[in-house]
Amino acid sequence: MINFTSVKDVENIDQLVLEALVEKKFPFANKELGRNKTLGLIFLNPSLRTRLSTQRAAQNLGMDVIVMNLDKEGWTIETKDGVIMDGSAAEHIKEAAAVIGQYCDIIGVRSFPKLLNREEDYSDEILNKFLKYAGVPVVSLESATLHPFQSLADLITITEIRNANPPSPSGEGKRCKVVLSWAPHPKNLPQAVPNSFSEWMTHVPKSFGIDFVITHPEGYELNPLFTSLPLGSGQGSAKIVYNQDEAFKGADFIYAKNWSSYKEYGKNLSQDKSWMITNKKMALTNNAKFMHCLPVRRNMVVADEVLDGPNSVVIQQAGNRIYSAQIILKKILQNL
Ligand code: SN0
Repeated sequence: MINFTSVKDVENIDQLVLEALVEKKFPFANKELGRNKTLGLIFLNPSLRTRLSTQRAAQNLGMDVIVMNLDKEGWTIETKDGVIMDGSAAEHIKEAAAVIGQYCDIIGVRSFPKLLNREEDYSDEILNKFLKYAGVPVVSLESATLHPFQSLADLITITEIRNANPPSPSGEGKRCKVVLSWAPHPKNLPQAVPNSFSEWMTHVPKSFGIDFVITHPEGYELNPLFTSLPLGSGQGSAKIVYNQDEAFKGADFIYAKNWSSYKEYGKNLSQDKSWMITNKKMALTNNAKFMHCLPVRRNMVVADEVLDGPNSVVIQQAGNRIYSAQIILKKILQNL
């Protein structure tokens, strides 16, 4: 592996998840691999899990880590080509990315969308310019459109839970219903987490036995690029269900997340409180586990009773961010 910005950089998803679980079992087995190698983590937006779990993963592999909050600590960056830089931007991304590449062997970049202009956000300019100019491997720490480390951690978590509850001899538990549910939020949030989760869920091989459903109010349809796959490749398309109660029936995993509209780009069309995840909603499921990438707004997205309840796996999910980062960094280091 050279770069990691999407599920498309993964050759074999089943193998990757198995290998991540081996990293979790033996986290220090490759302490020599990263010796004298430096990971640079560049943030243009806030972070808790990504920042700490990726550092921890790099340390487990024996790497050194440099972290920079480029939006607050660096020069204001120009991203457009051919402009006269007579405004506030002091440095062009061409130099910034290339210079960071001189100091680091792998670079991680976090850059959220502005949610003003769909085309601009979906061109993922910052990430793509790092890929173009850094001269070293680049991993996405959540771009304007995708959050692949999160989705890999999500798949690791789902696999772990399913491994702990193997199918019964009658075949029950062989298939697994995973539901991504929109939930209300006071702010306009990116589509990166749901896009990415959907991209991974539709790309997992059929052998995973996952039935993937997305439920949201009308108007919150995600970019079909991430929810549907041509027949015959991977799992295929997500099933979109507008009735949340209907979608929850028989679910084994409920993944809650708010996102702003893709159609009416960046807009928060609804704050319909009836979409909040409560025990009453969870009672419709097959005793489903509750997932969320965090940070989560309590009693807005999900009721305390669910988040603090026995079926919440959000902390396990966050813990697995280490091994999702670790297996990817390991693969890139092996290729340096
Ligand atoms: C980000 C998002 O993409 O939705 C990061 C998730 C990993 N979440 C937020 O920005 C939450 C902000 C808030 O005020 O709740």
